[in-house]
Amino acid sequence: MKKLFPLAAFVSFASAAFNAFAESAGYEGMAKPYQLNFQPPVTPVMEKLYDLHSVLLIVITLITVLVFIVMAYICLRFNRKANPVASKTTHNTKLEIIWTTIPILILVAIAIPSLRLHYFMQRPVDTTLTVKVVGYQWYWHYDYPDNGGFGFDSYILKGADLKPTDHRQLSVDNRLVVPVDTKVRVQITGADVIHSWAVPAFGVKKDAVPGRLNETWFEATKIGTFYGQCSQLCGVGHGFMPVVVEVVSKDDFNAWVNKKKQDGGIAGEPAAKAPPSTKEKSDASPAKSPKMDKAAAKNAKLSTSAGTKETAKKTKAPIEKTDDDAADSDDTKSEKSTPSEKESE
Ligand SMILES: [Cu+2]
Repeated sequence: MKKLFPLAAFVSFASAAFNAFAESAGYEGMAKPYQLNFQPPVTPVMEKLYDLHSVLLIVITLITVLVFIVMAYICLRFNRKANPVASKTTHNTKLEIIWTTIPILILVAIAIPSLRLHYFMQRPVDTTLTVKVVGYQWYWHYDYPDNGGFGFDSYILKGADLKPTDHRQLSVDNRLVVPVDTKVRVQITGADVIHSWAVPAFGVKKDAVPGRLNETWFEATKIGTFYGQCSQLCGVGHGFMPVVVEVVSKDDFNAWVNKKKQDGGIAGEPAAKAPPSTKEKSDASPAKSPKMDKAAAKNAKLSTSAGTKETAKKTKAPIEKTDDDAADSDDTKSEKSTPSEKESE
């Protein structure tokens, strides 16, 4: 749809030119100098937002031009000099009906695709990975409940910590890492005040409200690093809690998850909690919980035993596992509840 509009086409071309620069050092989803319009979309949601925006830009331009032309015509044709004897006409029913109805029709026409898109971006269905985002004054915390529940804080990089490839006010020490072409459910909450987790290239901006769990989703279609910022005024450090999402290949993601689990002492996570590669219904979580208890027991057993070979085997490919694998690993474990169960919650 955006191809219809020359300005949008020009902007796409301009941003493509900027991106060509960025490609050399890995794709970076961020605002570029002299950029017009949005960042290039990398999720289905942002693509749809971009298209809707492009159509609305045409609509609003036509309306503005029409109003301008009518106003100019009135000023020239009916000023005191050109039209000394003014008409005494006051009401015109037909005209009033027309100028009331047409705007209503335009608004309704806009509302239909707008609400449809809103519904699309609002509901995380068939997601294969869940991450939890918690906003703090003034940093983000990320959890991976599907993968043993490890988590970490993400702080802005300042001054001497910045490397030449980093971006001042945007780079962080620990990035949220997600696999490419995977539907990710993002659960967002706040720990102190209201923050807002936003990544413009993903079309994601969701408030992190204390006492409330908000949900959104994204499916990044491009490998790269994507930047965003806290978008709800949250205090003096509001400008210093950027969001950085690193989209990597699925293999890289699995390797990263395994490393994180080993670092966190939760190696040997069974497959029960791994998001299956097949499509999963959004209401599957209650049914999962008995498995998760078992998984925690198994997990504790493994981490106390010194069987490194077995540990290595069990940590393999967390996002590619299916329910069959889960069933296999279930029958060897004890039912005993352990302290690590608490950790996984
Ligand atoms: Cu904030």
